[in-house]
Amino acid sequence: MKPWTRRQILKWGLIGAGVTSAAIAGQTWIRQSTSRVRIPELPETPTDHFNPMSVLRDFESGTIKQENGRTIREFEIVAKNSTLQLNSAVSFVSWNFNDRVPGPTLRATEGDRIRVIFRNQGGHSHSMHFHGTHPSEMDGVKPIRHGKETIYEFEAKPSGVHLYHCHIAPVTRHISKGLYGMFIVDPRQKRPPADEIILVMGGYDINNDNQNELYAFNGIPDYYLDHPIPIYQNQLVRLYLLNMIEFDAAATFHIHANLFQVYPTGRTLTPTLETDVITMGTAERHILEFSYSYPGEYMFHPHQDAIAENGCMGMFKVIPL
Ligand SMILES: [Cu+2]
Repeated sequence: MKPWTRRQILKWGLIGAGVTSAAIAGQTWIRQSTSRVRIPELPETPTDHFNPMSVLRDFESGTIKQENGRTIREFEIVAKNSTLQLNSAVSFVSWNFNDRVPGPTLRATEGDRIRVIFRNQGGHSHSMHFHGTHPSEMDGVKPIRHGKETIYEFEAKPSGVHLYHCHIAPVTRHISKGLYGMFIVDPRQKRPPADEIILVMGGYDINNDNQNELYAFNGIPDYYLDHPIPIYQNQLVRLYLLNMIEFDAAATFHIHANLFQVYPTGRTLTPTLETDVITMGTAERHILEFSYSYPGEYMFHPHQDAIAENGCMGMFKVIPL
């Protein structure tokens, strides 16, 4: 197995956390004075934007600019239509941001200025509505017509796990077609090093009956059931979890053979709850932290089994040290 390149590590924002790295065959060690983060090398994946394995640890920090003593993070987002092969039988025309479902995970530090250059090439009017705090003119509820562009600019606050989505009616349709993504605002006081991963839960209404026929973590039903997520034994995993399932009032999330610490909406630096199942309405999100003591394969899924059995199912593969 080849060691990771510096570019890959940079892409995942790990060096940005003020750490240095050394690649060892088959794994990457992130060294810090007090701890190490071990992240298994992922199997080679095709350069397919919809590959959930490449979505898993992909954080977009934008192009950094300095203007008037402030850090600006500039992002370019394009609304598009593309076909997702949800399983061997179902092709689905998604509406999406930057050719992927979920859209890119945008990441900034609290107080940074965010500039999003949004171009609509999606054929319908769309917008980008961010959660977090911002002025009304940046709220992203005005339609941007096909072929037009706009700029959303605001301060990234407060710290936490947030999201963005299209806010054009019917919003249920625009979201369930794929127009959503995660927006992480890191606190100024860094969280401890961890293997950081993203899971966004989504639903697909294939036949336009305002019910979901399929569900997925990170875009493709059952992907992590067929391709378990490798993590290391006794390694702290920090999971950024977002529920974007429309039409169902709520979804739960459960991991097997373990419990997790909950940081609600990612707003705290200390957990407020330890459990193994948590309930989230649409757009609710949390940071969950856990580590596995024993090697092996463990399921994760909503505990509403109808959702799990229709695609929202995955596995962690815990690799022994
Ligand atoms: Cu839209």
